[in-house]
Amino acid sequence: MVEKLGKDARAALQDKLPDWRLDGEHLKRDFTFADFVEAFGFMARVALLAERADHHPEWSNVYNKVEIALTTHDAKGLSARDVKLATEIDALLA
Ligand code: H2B
Repeated sequence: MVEKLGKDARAALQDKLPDWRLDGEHLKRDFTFADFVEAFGFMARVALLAERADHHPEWSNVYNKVEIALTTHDAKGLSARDVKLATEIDALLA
């Protein structure tokens, strides 16, 4: 079992991850790319991060758009693992 994110850590998310939004127990961000190849290339890079972390996104892709929703099934909610993966995903695009 993994610890759920505490109240203070949740409150800090807006500052720490301004491009992400909190939706219940999910941390969400929408991405738009030039085309499908760009979107899928991004997904491939996220997949490698996810495998390395053993922490996997809920996501969808429609042509050039990717929606990512992070949550921790082992915590039945948000955990530090989601914050870490979101931070790493942001770094891919920096
Ligand atoms: N990903 C996510 N998002 N939440 C988890 O709790 C989780 C995971 N658990 N990836 C991992 C895999 C677990 O199932 C394996 C057995 O380590």
